[in-house]
Amino acid sequence: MSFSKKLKQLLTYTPDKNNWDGLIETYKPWLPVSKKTPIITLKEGATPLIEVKSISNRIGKGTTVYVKYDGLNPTGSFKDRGMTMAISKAKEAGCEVVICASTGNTSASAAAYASKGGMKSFVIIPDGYVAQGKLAQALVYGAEVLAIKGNFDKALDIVRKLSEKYPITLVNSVNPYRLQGQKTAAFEIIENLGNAPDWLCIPMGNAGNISAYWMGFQEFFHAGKSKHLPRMMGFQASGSAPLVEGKSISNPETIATAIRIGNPVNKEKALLAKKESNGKFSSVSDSEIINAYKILGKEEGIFCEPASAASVAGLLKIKDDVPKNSTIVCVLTGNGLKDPDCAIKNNDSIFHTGIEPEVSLISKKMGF
Ligand code: AN7
Repeated sequence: MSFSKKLKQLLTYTPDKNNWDGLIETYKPWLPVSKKTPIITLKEGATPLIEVKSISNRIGKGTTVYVKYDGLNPTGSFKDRGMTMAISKAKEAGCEVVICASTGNTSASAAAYASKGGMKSFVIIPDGYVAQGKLAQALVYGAEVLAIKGNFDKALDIVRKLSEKYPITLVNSVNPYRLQGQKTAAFEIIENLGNAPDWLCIPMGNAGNISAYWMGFQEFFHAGKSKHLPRMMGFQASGSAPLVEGKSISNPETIATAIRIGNPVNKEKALLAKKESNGKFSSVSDSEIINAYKILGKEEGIFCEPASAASVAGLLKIKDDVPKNSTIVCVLTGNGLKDPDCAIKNNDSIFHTGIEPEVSLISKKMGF
């Protein structure tokens, strides 16, 4: 290329990110939308796929591990992918009020997209078990928040009954449009890698996201956009692992409050994804989750929430099963800023407090 041509190219260059219109516009032919659908978007999607050598190196065998950093969506979690669809379709149907049960992220996302679409939102959450950042979001985005003395499973029970009885649209992942939107993350991964990964590692709560990814991988595979399908590797926290233990858990407990769910509504779909993909479900302890959370922060500069770190913790746990030269994607579903309490309690950094503001004193503390 001549120098003047190169110069002209540089001067006329506009970064692509400015042209991103959100995932419905981008993947319209793959989604159940029509010209009549009002698109309610906060420009979600197009999140980065980042290579994480600290994890690849711990596995060895020529493995390349990436994280799909979906915590960089507009409200800080993958829920935005599903919510742009669910809220757009609710708007198309003339709905004015939406409701969800939530461990936090769904409520933040539902509240934001409902506001953008000019709708009212109610969110029902387990009192005392939603991370501060998520609660703050739901309130700032204008939801009416009802904190119940019960867990997520109870809250979901209640919102299902309310949405049957009153003119309110339910936007939990039992709403099929949610999974339609969420499947686009699989599309993006295939577009970034030029193929599907060998394994997809993903945390499971209500098991909607693993079902959505599987749908997305299958659709792009059948359209000839990838050469193979990935194995779906799902992970739950050991105190909250109904899909691993094969039975509902009445009192789920884990530090990863986002996936503190004992009776996943998408159980059948997730089990089918496991079967069809020759996948595997395993559980990880809270300390394994925190170990992965710290590695990502300290060695990769990636801050995710504890539930998200379960995907990486799970991969490290079953690393002996990884075949040579594999490409693996771990889904980081939510942003670390969602749960500042967890971050401040769980890190290995040095934090000096109450220091007199004097250079000599401070430099001594710093070890000079
Ligand atoms: C960060 O917000 O269920 O298996 O109510 O917030 O599709 O349920 C959140 C779930 C993983 C699990 N990672 O996804 C809610 C909620 C994060 C999450 C999951 C959630 P699913």
